[in-house]
Amino acid sequence: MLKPMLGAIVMVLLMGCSSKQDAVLNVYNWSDYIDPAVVTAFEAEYQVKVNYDTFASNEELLAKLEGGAQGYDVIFPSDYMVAIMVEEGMLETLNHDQIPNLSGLDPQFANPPYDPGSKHSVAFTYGTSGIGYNAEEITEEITSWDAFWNPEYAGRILLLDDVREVFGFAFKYLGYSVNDTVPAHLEEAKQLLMKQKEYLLKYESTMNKDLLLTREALISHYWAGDMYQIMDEDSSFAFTIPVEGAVLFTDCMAIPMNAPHKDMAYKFINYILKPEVAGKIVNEVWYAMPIPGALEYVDEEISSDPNIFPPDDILARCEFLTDLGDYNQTLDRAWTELKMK
Ligand code: SPD
Repeated sequence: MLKPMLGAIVMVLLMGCSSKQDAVLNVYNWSDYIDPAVVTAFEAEYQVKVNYDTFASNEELLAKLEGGAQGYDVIFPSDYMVAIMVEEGMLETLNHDQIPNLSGLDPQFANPPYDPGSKHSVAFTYGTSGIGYNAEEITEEITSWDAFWNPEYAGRILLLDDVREVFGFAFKYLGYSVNDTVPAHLEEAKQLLMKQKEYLLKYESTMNKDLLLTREALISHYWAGDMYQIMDEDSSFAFTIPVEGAVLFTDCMAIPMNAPHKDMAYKFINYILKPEVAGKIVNEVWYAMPIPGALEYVDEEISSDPNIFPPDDILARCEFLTDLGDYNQTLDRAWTELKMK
């Protein structure tokens, strides 16, 4: 009599432990990239604790996972980084049956070149980088990347701390592709960026908001949505996508191969794709999401802004980054040299 009772008690205890374990989700995302109320609502709906950690570049995300970080359930790599991670076998092959809201994704984002058939990733947001600046202090209209070589702004210029974004805009400025792999062009871009360092405050991807709002920085290479978050707080600022063109990105949701809470990860991805949830996120982060049904929940001032939902003429001068394969090492060397000098 005692034995079966003990067995039942042990079983109940074990079930308690495993359900406690299941009630956790570890998310690794870019900073300022979700509405915190959405996370809270997800926690309440699924009785789960979401642990939220942030990174500042795709290369940081990759290094963290390659360094053996085990616990993440949902990560947010950009397009070219999805391709790298798939190549390295780091991402779960997605079971689309567990993401029914995928049906609401814009078909243009359902079969991207970096991940045909969305087998390992789901498009989350898209947008461009560009130039954010204090338009009260800088009275001329900024239209070109050449602003970063203007001695009048010396010591108050920020460039993203991001190898592909920095060489990407330098290549664009020189009239090349953001994915250029000609060594002579890389040397040309590096020399140009060396010259730019005379005017640079720092390479920075996380403190840009503070540095701009406190007026320590005047102008920043930055992503559109993040700049609009600043503009929402302080109307002195402006943002432009330069005439030469810029980097275009799709940031994605994916599940690492070794994720400990895959079922909950699927639920989270599916939840983010709900039109009303996506609409809330867009209103908070000022980035476009490729979910047509979300538009009815998005504020008109956001959905009609060409810097956030870029029309065809702007898209035509922008370009997605692609995986450069072995050439990444050459680019990394040039980046290290640039930052060290
Ligand atoms: N605050 C989130 C910014 C994310 C911007 N996307 C990164 C694109 C990298 N090429």
